[in-house]
This record gives sequence, structure tokens and C-alpha cells, in this order.
Amino acid sequence: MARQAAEILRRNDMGGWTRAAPSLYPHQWSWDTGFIAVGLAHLDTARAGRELLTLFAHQWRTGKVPHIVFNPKAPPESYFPGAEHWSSAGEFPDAPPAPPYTSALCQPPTHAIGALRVWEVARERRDEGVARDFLREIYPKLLRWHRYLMTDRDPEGSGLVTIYHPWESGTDNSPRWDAALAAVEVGEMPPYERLDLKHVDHPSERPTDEEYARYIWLVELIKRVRCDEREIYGSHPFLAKDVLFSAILVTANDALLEIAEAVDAPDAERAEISAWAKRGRGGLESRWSPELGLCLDHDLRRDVPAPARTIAGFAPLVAGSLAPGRLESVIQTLYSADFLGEPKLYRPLPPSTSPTEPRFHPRNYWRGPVWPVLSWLLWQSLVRAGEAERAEVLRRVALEELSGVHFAEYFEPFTGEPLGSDNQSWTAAVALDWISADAGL
Ligand code: 2M8
Repeated sequence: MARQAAEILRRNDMGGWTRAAPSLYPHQWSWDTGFIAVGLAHLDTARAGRELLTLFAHQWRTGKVPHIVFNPKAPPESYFPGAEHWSSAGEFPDAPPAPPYTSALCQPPTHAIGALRVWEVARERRDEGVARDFLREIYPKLLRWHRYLMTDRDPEGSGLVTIYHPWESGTDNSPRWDAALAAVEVGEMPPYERLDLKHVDHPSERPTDEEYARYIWLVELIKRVRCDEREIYGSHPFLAKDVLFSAILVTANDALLEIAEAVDAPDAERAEISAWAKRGRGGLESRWSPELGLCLDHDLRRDVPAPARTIAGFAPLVAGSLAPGRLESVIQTLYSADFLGEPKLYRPLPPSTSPTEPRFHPRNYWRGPVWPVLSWLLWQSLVRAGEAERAEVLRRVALEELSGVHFAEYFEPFTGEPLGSDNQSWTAAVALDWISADAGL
């Protein structure tokens, strides 16, 4: 399986960066890159470092890392909304020089997690030289990125990141966003053609046309204000505090702190990073719902919680170093009939949305299927929480799911059927990391 996974990453390698998938996603995606670096680290630490540096070469002046860097050589009509639609450098004063163009959105910050894995693998191999140079180069960029998220994306100082679009969450059509998205009224915009449906077996695996219209309308509104964050905060119809994004930022801040130590960063910077992590944990704690046993997102525009039983609710576990009793309560929900204890599951792997959630759908994208990258995130979180046995079971079962050598984007939770795109880079990458864990790496 390791050979096959490495082969997928090799085939998706575009020379210094990796496309998210061969046909559905021919560009470089931000949070995919963090996971891909984790996998590449086991093949070639220098190449893994380069994956991150290539993405960060397109960091915005504000420190934002764009959610997509568009591949100028992607076949025409392969992805919508593509570079022509965003034309970011022309539209946005803070965008970097183009081409390549980028989107104006961002995604969860998995990058410091990837960078730290590169460093850990290099150290285990006693091959620290190149990796230390890489850490020195990436560290200030990561710091600017995290600072952007902790300031522009959290002017309230709540410890929770605000997103402007469901795409920023990475869990695009999760029921988490249903109510906030439904409140968005779509206005006049040029007609467009969805290209994503051409790449999957059935439209039921992807978001609906109504959801898509709202996605494109939100893009339109961001373009109209030239991505001015203050204007977005004032007028944008979709603003939400995202607990999973915020939890990934907490764990990424922990990783950044380790990197800061490795590169001998000034004390003031280390103190700043520690304070961010602490603030993030506090923010997550304030969103804990004892009723659902999960952490809940918050619709900031309408100032109401966004209750939904989804995998994002395990945010405190992802953040780690929990308040007393919280680990037990999160684990109780994870192993309850709402998630891993559901007897109809083909394998005990976490569905993206709980089957007990009325808006659950077993085949539709983020509304139910099992996503290997999120299983990896929970596995990693269990390891960090000292739950070694539970983590090991999850790892073995997750690898079993991939053993048909379908590195699919997502899987039907009741049948194990691979869905979405095949040969998805981040799936192959997490498989490599899981396999390496077997070898004690
Ligand atoms: C999916 O998202 C893109 C938009 O960003 C799409 O549907 O076109 C999501 O699963 C997202 O989390 C992921 O980063 C991206 C590429 O794998 O695909």
C-alpha cells in the first residue's frame, strides 16, 4: 500500500507542488498541502518542505495563505470557479503578483503541523541539515499566517476564527452551515456552468445547485469589496466562528511553538504563540454544548449557535490540553451511538456527519461520508491525548478501508464504497503516515 500511495503522490506531483486530485482538483489547495507534506515527509523531507514553501510563495500581504493557487497549465474548463473567475491580483490590492492567480479565501492552517512532521522525520533519520534550513525559511511565514488568523479573522479576540464562506471551513456543504447559508439571498450574477459534476459518478455525491449558487454569490460579494476584510466584517451575509478551523489553529500553534524552539526564535514570539494557543482553547471551551456533547460553531452574522452533530464538534479533542473532564466527555460522544458506536457503520470510522443528524446523507460529500484526512486528524489527536489504544484501533481500521487501494476522497459509511474523486493526494498522504507509524517512525 505504501508503494501505491507514493505512486499517487508521484503522479499528482506537478513539480514542487501537488495537485489535490488528478481531474476534479487540478490546482494546489491550502489545507490539502499541510496533509500532503505529512505524507511526503516519509518519502523525501526536502520535497515535503518544498511543497509548503511553494504554497507560501503565494502568501498575501496580509499574511493570508490562499485556499487555492491556480495551476496556469490546468486544462481549460477543468475547475470552476477558476483563475479567470477570481483574477485575484487584478481585483485585490493585498494579493501577491500573478500569475499564478489565487482565490481570496483561506482554509484551516494544517501547515505548521506538516512542517513539524518534516522536522520530526528528518531528526529520526539524523538528517537535520536541510530540514533545519527549511524550518528557518518557513517559520516567519507561518508566524505571519497565524497572526493574520488571530487578528484579522478574530477582531473580537475570542480565540475563534471567523470564516466568510463554507469553502473556508474545508467541510463545504456540512450541515454545520445550512442555516447560515440558507439566510444568504442570492442576487444578480453572470450565469456559470458547474464543472465539478463532470468528475464524479453521480450528482448526489456533490453539493446541490442551490448550495452552489450561494457559494458563487458569496465569492461575488467578496470580489465586489476587493476582499477588504473590514468591509466583509461589516456587510458580508455569511460570517461564522468555525470551531474545527479554530481547533486546527490551536494544534498548529502548538506545532509552531516547537518550530520556534528549533529555530531559536525570540522569546517574545514564543510568548505570542503560546498566548494564541491559550486563547484558542478558551474560545473552544466557550462553545461547548453539554447537551450535544460537542463543540458548536456560531453564526456570527445572526449571533446564534449553529447546532449540528458533525465531526467538527470534536474540536476540543483536536485542540488538545483540555479542561478537566472534557477529554472524557468528548470521547464519550465519539464512541456513542451518534458516531463510532452506530451499529450500521461498515467500519468504526468517524462519519463526517452523525447518522443521527436529520440532515445526514451517506453519499453526499461532507454530509455523512468518512473522510480519511479527518480520521487522521482524530487519530493524531487521540495519540496526543495519550489515548494510545483507541488511536491504534482507529489507525488499523482506517488503513483497512484503504486496503482496496482506493485512495478515494471519501467513503460511504455503511458500505465502505469509495466516493468522490479517486487518487486523492491527501488520502494517499495520510495513508503513508499511518503506515510509517507501524514502523515506529
Ligand atoms: C473540496 O473543496 C473544493 C472547494 O475548495 C471544491 O469542492 O471544489 C473540499 O473537500 C476541500 O476541503 C478540499 O480542500 C478541496 C480539495 O481537496 O476539495
